[in-house]
Amino acid sequence: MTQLALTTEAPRYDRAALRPRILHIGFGAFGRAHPMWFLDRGLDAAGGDWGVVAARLNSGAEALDALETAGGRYHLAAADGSAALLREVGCVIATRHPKRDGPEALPDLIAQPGLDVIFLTVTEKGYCQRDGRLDQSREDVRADLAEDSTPGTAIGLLVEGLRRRRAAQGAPITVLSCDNIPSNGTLLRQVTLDFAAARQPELADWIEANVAFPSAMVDRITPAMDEAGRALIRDLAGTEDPNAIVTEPFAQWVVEDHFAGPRPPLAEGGAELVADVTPFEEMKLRMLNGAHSFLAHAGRLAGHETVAEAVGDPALREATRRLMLDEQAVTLDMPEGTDLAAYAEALIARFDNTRLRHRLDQIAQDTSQKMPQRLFEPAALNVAAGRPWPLTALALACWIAALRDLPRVADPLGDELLAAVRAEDPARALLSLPRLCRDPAPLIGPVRDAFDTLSRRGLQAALKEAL
Ligand code: CS2
Repeated sequence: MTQLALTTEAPRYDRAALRPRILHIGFGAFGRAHPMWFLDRGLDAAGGDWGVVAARLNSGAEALDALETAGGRYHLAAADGSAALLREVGCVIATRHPKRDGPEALPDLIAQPGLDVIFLTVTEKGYCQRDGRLDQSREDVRADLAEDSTPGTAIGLLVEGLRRRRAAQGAPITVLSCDNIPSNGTLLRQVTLDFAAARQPELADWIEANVAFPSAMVDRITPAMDEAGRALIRDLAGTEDPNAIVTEPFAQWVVEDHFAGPRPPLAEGGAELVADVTPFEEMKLRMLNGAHSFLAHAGRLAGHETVAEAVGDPALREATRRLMLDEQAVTLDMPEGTDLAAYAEALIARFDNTRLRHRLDQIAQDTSQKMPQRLFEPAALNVAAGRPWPLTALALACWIAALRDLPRVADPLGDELLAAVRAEDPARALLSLPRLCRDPAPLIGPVRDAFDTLSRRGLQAALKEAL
């Protein structure tokens, strides 16, 4: 038996009263651990009939079958080295997958009266964007734009569902992005409008007038489930649960208070509703996610496998702290009273959580989608302000070096990335890739220098020099 201080929770609300009012597209590990947690606790606090239909588009049909078999219920363990909170989550009332339920099921659901909100957790690449607009050169987007196709992208599905909702003279609806991208609501709105305009300009007008796309900052470190996670659940819940998820105790959701119709009880469940989420998003994307990306690449070069191992390495720990404080926090414009030094310390403590085996190679996926907001943007702000950014340069150099070791990489631009890092001047070739860095010129020199030091003298010397 694990020696953990255990608290347990189960829904206190009436599950039988729940109706399909939220569609959650992209129901994976983060979806289970974050938005569902806030909603479930909100239902405890405020009651109501806000049931969720959990959906996936392409992969994951079997996982949804298992959830369906369990009647939508699953265990969530929020744990660290000393304590665990085990909650049985009850807000999911049905699941949908086009492969099982047919291509009409999801667009029809979006048109259904009573459905008021759509949550989206489809990761950065699911937004099919290039420079903030719909990337119509992508094959999946082109396929979805073709007449009568079954949507394979979340954006195509949204637009097809909204087209049917408009035809049914449906009520306004809110689409809430829960992905880790700056101005996620604004971006989602733009790519949705671009897609709609390419199909039917009047539909784009209707969407503009009837659909709200609030932006949000989402935060809860939730690694993919592994055997250790399943064993923890067995231990804590006393049962096997194929749908369970293990996450950290910390959870934060800052949501722009802009809904087109009724609002689910998110604030009642602990989410913060604000007029402008931008500063919170930038703080989290740069300090938490930027540090994660640094640890992922530098940590792998140092031979570590998990975030906790990497941040337990004294030189990497100090570099992570300095990166957050000296090169990320200084780029932020936060509301009065925000204590970024305390935020950085709290992040280090969260990274120390040994209960989560958060693999560095998981964070090292999809880097072409992550680096712009996490490292390029703050570097550019430091360049503009005349401030040094040696650790950001080293993080980017470690990224190059880590990519060089790989035969393949999970990333929409994978082949381009691998070809670039094998070029004679990898810093220039990588940063100059189209679709990656908006203004590479001022970044190339410092990254090239950091990469030279790293290649010639090794990681420890490069860290020493950057510190
Ligand atoms: C991580 C994030 O995989 C990654 O890129 O940085 O998933 C991170 O764990 C979450 O954003 C935490 O909220």
